[in-house]
Amino acid sequence: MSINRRRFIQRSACISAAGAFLGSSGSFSSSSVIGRTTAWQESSPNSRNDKRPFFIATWPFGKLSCEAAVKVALESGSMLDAIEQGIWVTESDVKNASVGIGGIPNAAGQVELDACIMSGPDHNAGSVAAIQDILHPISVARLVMEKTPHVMLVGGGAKQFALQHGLESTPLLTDNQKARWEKWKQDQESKRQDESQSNKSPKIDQDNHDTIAMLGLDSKGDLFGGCSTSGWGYKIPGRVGDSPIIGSGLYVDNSVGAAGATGLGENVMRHCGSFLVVEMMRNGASPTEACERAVNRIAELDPKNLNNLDINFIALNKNGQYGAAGTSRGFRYAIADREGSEVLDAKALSEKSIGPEGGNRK
Ligand code: SD4
Repeated sequence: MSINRRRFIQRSACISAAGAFLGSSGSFSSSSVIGRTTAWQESSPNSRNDKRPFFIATWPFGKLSCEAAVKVALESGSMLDAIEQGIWVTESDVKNASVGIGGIPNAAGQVELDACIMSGPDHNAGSVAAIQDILHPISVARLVMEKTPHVMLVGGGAKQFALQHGLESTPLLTDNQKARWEKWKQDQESKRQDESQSNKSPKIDQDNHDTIAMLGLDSKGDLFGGCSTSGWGYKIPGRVGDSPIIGSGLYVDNSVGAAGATGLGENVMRHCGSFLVVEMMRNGASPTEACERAVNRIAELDPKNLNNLDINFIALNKNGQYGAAGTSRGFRYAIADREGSEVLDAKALSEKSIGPEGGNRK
């Protein structure tokens, strides 16, 4: 059986397992999802130690991925399987326009995906960027980590590597996204007539703000993470964002904690954002404080002010304390452990709104 076929079967099992998990959960059933819109909360240290494995992911859709990850970790005992297969859930969702199949294409109408994975205990990492036609870039990132002496493969080489390892070529541009891209191209043509519009770059808004970054902590206190995205909608072909860059879109330090990013990658990768969050935790900040301090530090250094950065972080420390903060209101994240799952508000550092949750689901 090919890896892709075997993994598809595993994935279906994992997705249905996530559904079963929802129905059977204890104190946090699906109906107990908390839709707080104003308050953010600092988690207390060690609050969930006995309920591990614990997972945290960006955005409300990350809840299904976290639930699947818990299930896989409990069944397989592998946190890397859990991160990989948890992220499969979002990569497989055609309605998520910022991750995997159904993602917004680049300016040439091609879906180019970025992903990375990190394993805390051996400080190992794997990454792919601008890969086309592969349904699960997170799996390719893991293969790079485990089967090669390298950390990162890009473009055609990454695709070739995936095919050599048994993954199948899969068309990722959906009819819906193709139609939207054609409309976008027409609009670009009209704008080109108007010189004043032609240099305006697209913004991170409800069309492209839903990358998944996921962090996990097991009962031994080991940390893991993964990140997957189709990136900035209608980007220049070949553009790579923060998500597959170790230290920018994701960073795991097994002695301290882990962090992941979502938002405008250019404003994260110029500052090694996730590494910065982890360093803040090393210096004693709680996860929420670390995210907040990292955003503020970036805002101090960056000519763009806080309102124009569009960056958000999640963080998890080795004690099981977690949190999130971002430049705008509306950034939410998901958590799950063996008792259930929840969606929480991140701390917003400005009054600006990032748009509706899961706003890219068109
Ligand atoms: C990128 N950071 O490619 C990604 C996009 C993103 O939520 O996170 N959107 O810039």
